[in-house]
Formats: sequence, C-alpha cells, structure tokens
Amino acid sequence: MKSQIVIVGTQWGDEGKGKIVDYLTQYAEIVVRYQGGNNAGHTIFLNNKKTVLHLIPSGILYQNKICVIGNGVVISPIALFQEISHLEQSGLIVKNRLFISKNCSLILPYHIAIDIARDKKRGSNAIGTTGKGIGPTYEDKVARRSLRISDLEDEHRLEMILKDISEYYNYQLTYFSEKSISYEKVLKEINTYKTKLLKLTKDVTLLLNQSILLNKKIIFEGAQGSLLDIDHGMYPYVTSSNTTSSGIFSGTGIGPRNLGYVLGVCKAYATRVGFGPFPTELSEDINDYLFYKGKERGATTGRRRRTGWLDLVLLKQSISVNSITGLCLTKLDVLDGLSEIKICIGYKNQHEEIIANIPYSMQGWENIIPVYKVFNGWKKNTSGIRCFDNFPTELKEYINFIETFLDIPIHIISNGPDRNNTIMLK
Ligand code: 2SA
Ligand code: MG
Repeated sequence: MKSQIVIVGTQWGDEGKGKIVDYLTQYAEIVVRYQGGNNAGHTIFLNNKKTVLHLIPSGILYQNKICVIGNGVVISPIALFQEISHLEQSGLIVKNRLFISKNCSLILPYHIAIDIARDKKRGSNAIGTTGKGIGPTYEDKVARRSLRISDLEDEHRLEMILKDISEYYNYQLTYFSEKSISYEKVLKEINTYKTKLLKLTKDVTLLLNQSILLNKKIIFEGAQGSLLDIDHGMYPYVTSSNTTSSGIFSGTGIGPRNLGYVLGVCKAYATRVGFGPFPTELSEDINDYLFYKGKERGATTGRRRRTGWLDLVLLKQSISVNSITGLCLTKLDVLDGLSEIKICIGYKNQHEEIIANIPYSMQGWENIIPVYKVFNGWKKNTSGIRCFDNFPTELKEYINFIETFLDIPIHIISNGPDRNNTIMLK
C-alpha cells in the first residue's frame, strides 16, 4: 500500500480528527493541512495537557516531524504567529519544520469584518460562521483579487493589491453600516510580519511530490467535515472549501494516484456547530447529557455544539464522496451512561414514505423524519479498555451493526481523549 494517508471528517467537523492525526503521526514523517484556515479547532490531549491547534497541522506536537500548509489553506498571519508563539512557549521548536505555500491567500482584517457583518445581516438565515474571515478570503481567491503570500515579496504589487481589496471592502462595510478599515493601518500591520512569514515559505508542491517519490509517509489532515464541503455539503450551510478528500489535490498539488488510504473519522453520535439541517438533532435530556459528557463546545469560538444521534444515511454519503477505505469511530465512551442508544438507518417523509436519496435542495431537508434502530446501552465505563474483546457485548453489537450496515471496516476506535485511548482493529 502507498504511504500517503488521508484523515477526513465524515460529519460536520469535531469528529476527533486532531486526536487521530496526532496518534498516527508517530508512524509518519510529514503532516499536511490542505484546506480551511483558523476556523478549525483540533483538540489534542497529551499527558492531561490540552492543546488546540487552529492552523498548524497536528503533527507539530512531535519534535521531529515536518508540517506543511498547502496552497488550499487561507492564512491569517496574526493567528499563525500566535499559534507558533504558544507552541514555542510550551517548548516545541517550529522553525525549519513548518513550511507554507507561497500561493496561500491571506486573511486580512477586511475579511473578518465583512464575514461578521454579513452573517449578522442574514438574521434568521445566518450560517453561523466562525467569524474568522474564511468565506470572504476564498471569495477573493476565486475572484482573482487575493493577496497571496508571494505578493509580499514585491512592495509595489503588495500596495496595488491591498488598495484594491481595501476599496472593495470599505465600500461593502459602508453598505453594512460598519466602520471602514484604514488601508495604511493594514499595510503597516502586514509590514510587521511580512519578512517572518516569507521565511516560513517553501515550494510545498515540489516538496510533497519529491517526498512521495521517496515513499515518505505523509498524513493529509482534513479540517471541518464532509457535510460542510462547499460542493458536497448542505449548501449554503457549509464552509467555503472542499473539506472532502478531493480538496487534497487542488490544495497541495499532488495527484490522485498518490493516495494509499482514506480514513474517515466519525463520532459515535453527531454534533453540529452553526446553523443548517441536522435530521437526528436531539432536544431532550440526552442533548444535555451529550453536551456535558462530550464537552461539546466549539474549540475556536466556544459555541455550544448541537447534538444528535449517529446518522448512517449521511455517513454512507460521506464514505462514497471521500472514497473512504476504513473508519475510525470516536468518543464511544461518551455513550457509556445511556440506557438506550439510537442510530438513524433511513429517512421518511411526513406521509411515512421512505426517502431513497438524500435531498439536494434545502427545502428537501425540511420534512425529513429519521428512521431509527434502537440499541441497549452498555451502562459501563469503557474508557480504560484497550482491546475490542474486552468491550461489553452491547457495545460490540453497536459497532458490528455500523460496520455491517455500511459495508466498510472500522479500523480504529477511540474511547477517550488521550493518545492511549486508541484501539487499532484488524
Ligand atoms: P466558516 O467560518 O465560514 O468556515 O463557517 C461556515 C460553517 O462551517 C462551520 N465550521 C465548523 N464546524 C465545526 N467545527 C469547526 N471548527 C471549530 C471547532 C468551530 C468553533 O473545532 O469547534 O469553534 O465554533 C468549524 N469551522 C467552521 C461553521 O460552524 C459554519 O456552520
Ligand atoms: Mg474541531
């Protein structure tokens, strides 16, 4: 098998990708982010110490691994240097092992201001963005208006592009009755980090393709989840990048022949932060139980995550869109205290008719009723268990059902936040 593996979220993000990337990094040499920006929140517990990474690949917590940020990622230099400084304060050396593509678009104060202003204006139709300027920065990229890292090398080019961006957004900010942002102030800010940022850059497409030829082990670390993909997600309640495995090719410049394995990370229940359809969403006590026991708060914004039952209809869709080889089931221990656990195995409409295909339009999601299979809970603490055979029978049944229904192997189980709470199967 090829040495390049992909780790993607199969739901709405927060499946526990960060922890799994961190666990598997021991076997890898390079870890790569290829989409999104500092809207991500990858939480890792190491020796009871919590680290949240937003932009830098989770592999950075190992001293000797190379971390790469591909051209598909949008970069907030302020967030980047804050994260570097946090890591350095905890004794990690980032220099000479974090490399960023010069083709990355920059998130500027304009993007953040307009992201927040627009979502506010949407009122009851708000998307619930993280307010990190992600959408507007990707818009600029597609509109060929972006300021990319490489533009910082040429003062004249930098000023020309920034003037254009400044004019464009200040016009919009006025429309939203928001304060305009001074071009001079932003230019001054850019000049404080421009040299530092350029020093971190490298031709990462070349680096990755050469590493692949040398058969180096590479992990591609997805951010957010498949249901938030700009093309395949529940549009418009999505983020602005390709969160599915397809994003790797455009976001780094490696080709599809080079991937050996796609691991889909899936939480044993479901959460969503932000607005949009959520067929299995819970509004009962179990919602509070999952929220408290699962510590379900946005790792970037601190927002309470919505919770619900595992939805195998959506998971099937994610498996197919991402070309998933095997699954990693996370946060199983969170279900330990429940006497009854449900899994959604189909949808029907209000006339009790089975819906064969996932709706494509937003209207289609409105009257979806989930069809559940009900399982007995195991009511035992399972977080210390290190081997599948030692799981309670009810938990084994739960896992075996998922595997059989989806016709896809579950290769990893995570039953706690620490690296040690990881069970490799098969
Ligand atoms: P944006 O800011 O434009 O990407 O928001 C668009 C939608 O994408 C959702 N989104 C996320 N969903 C889950 N986790 C994310 N990362 C953070 C975390 C989020 C947080 O790990 O908890 O702290 O709130 C993430 N990033 C974007 C977002 O909620 C919108 O629905
Ligand atoms: Mg997260």
